[in-house]
Amino acid sequence: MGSTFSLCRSDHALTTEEQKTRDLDNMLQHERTAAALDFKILLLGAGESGKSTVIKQLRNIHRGKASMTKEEIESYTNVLHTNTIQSMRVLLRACESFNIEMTKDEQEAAAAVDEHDENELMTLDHAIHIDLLWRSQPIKDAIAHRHEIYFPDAAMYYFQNVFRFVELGYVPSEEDIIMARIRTTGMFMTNFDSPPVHWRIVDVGGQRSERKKWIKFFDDVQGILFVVNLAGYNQVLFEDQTKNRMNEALDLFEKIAKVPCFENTPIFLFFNKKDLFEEFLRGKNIDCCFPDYKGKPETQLALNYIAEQFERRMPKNHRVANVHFIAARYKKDVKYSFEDIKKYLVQKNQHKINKAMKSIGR
Ligand SMILES: Nc1nc2c(ncn2[C@@H]2O[C@H](COP(=O)(O)OP(=O)(O)O)[C@@H](O)[C@H]2O)c(=O)[nH]1
Ligand SMILES: [Mg+2]
Repeated sequence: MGSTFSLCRSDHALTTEEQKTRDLDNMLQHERTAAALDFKILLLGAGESGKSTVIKQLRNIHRGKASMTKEEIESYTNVLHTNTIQSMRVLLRACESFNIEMTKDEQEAAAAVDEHDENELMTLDHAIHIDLLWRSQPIKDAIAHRHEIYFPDAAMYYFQNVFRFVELGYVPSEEDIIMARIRTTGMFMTNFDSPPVHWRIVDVGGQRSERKKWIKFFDDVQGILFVVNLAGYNQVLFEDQTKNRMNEALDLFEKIAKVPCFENTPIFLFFNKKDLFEEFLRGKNIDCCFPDYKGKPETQLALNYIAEQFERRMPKNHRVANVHFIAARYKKDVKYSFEDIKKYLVQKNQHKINKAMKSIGR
């Protein structure tokens, strides 16, 4: 009996030691496997190119209704109200700069918009003023100068929907949330699983002041997704209203593509805001930004030309992995183009993925 007991004790002690080692081995193996199956994509691009919109869509696609809490959704009411007021104020300032005159009624509506405290929600009265203004001739004249001033791309959406925003019990819809604009500062990481890979998408602020922080996120990157605002060929920067947005995007793209640690990193390009681009192209050809362009103002011709200008900024021996022309405001555009990126990266890393899967016996 005694011997059995002692045998059991020593056996048990040995097993514990072994188990500890085995647990540690398993844990390390697990970590190595997890790291091998963890893909980080860095989202880069100038301010307002649509990086955060792409992220919002990816969250919707991969997490569905669970992508936001009720509180998060409700917090967008305030954002949309502020976006609406600020967009109208931009146009009111433009009326002053371009000496556009207003009637007495329009002046009163403008004063009410100017006096609104941004910490408060808009009322029905504010909505009536905004609606009166954006249908008025002076504001139409100011909008005609949109390519010379900083003007938010979703402004028309805010004006069109202003009455809905102030309805009693209003809850922002998925589309409202997509069109809402919050300027990103710092870094936001979004994770989702698409087995066997765990994807981590890093979103950063795009304005010039924010770009100094980017280098901190350059390690261990499987891919770079660079977002370009196509409508930028006909727009100036928020932070420097003398600089064309498309030229800024080209310069920034070249700098990123030439960072030595990205020498072998796949670079994907999303040319975004195709909807606005098509609208602008009806009024102005891209030769205003690319004097060497001799083609017609035809969408596909112009898009191919722009894509080529970006491709040319790549360093020797490194080509853009793939290019998509999208409107990130539409979920399906982001879904299909991101599927392509996933497919590309899974194929490129297939060997590493297989090895990791084998090590966990799958
Ligand atoms: N018209 C239009 N607006 C868009 C599109 N994608 C994004 N936006 C709007 O552009 C603004 C800036 O987008 P955001 O994602 O914040 O840009 P970021 O600074 O690069 O993160 C937001 O108000 C978006 O709703 C698009 O495809 N079409
Ligand atoms: Mg952003």
